[in-house]
Amino acid sequence: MVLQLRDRELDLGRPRLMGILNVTPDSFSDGGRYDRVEAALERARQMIAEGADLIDVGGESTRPGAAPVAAAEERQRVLPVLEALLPLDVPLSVDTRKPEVAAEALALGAHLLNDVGGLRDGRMAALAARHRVPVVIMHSPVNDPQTMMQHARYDDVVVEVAAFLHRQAESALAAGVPQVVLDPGFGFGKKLEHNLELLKRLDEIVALGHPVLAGLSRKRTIGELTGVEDPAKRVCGSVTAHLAAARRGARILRVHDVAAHAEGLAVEWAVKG
Ligand code: HH2
Repeated sequence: MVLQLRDRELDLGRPRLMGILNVTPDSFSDGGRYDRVEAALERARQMIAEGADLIDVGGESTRPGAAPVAAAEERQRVLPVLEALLPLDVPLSVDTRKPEVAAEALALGAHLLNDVGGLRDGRMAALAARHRVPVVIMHSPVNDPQTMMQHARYDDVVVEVAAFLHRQAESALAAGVPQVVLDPGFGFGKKLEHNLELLKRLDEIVALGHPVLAGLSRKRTIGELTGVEDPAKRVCGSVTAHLAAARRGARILRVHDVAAHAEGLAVEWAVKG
């Protein structure tokens, strides 16, 4: 399976690492660290050296309860960083729910659209279709980080998430989006038990026939399972969870700690091969 990212191809025959670059003041684990262009560029270079196959640039925290950011503010955070990163030898993804931001990021040359709104706004699919770039469709019960945890109620979380992703993928492809990547949205309107169930049965999402992205890096679920309170110290738990996802067929892992994940994957894949 190959992901076509404009003029670049990403071979998904083995799991790939998407390095997280949050250019926000308030992200849950790294807010305020990379919100200047120079610091963001330095961080991107470091993640590439550690083995990142993609860099995901985001200008709005979507942690539970996060306050929304105006499009103008998000644009100001994200666009200069994308511009600075484009000359680097790595595909860039833009993590946004807003068509205004997506439009400008794709016009600049971003290679992938990461929509935690799950393409609920039809303008997002139209933009990806026009620019011929793939979209990450992520599940959240509502497109609102502030209230999503009030909707953490499912009869069968895996069946419901798979049905949503299948529906959104079909309509995206019908709208001309060239390829989709599916993401169960760990932590988005989901409690520990839901996240665990999704991880255990991730093969049911993989069976939908599209590449699957898993994003558990440093999240609350990892803290709940390990007792590690400081998100930046949840590295071992994050690597273990992502290896479990890779074993069930996930092909893109969205991570903060690239070096640790690259080491884990190197061993995992040597044993598998
Ligand atoms: N998680 C976060 C943000 N974007 N995108 C996808 N596709 N999947 C995810 O699981 C996902 C995502 C939240 O994590 P993070 O970016 O580390 O924090 P914050 O939202 O506080 O910036």
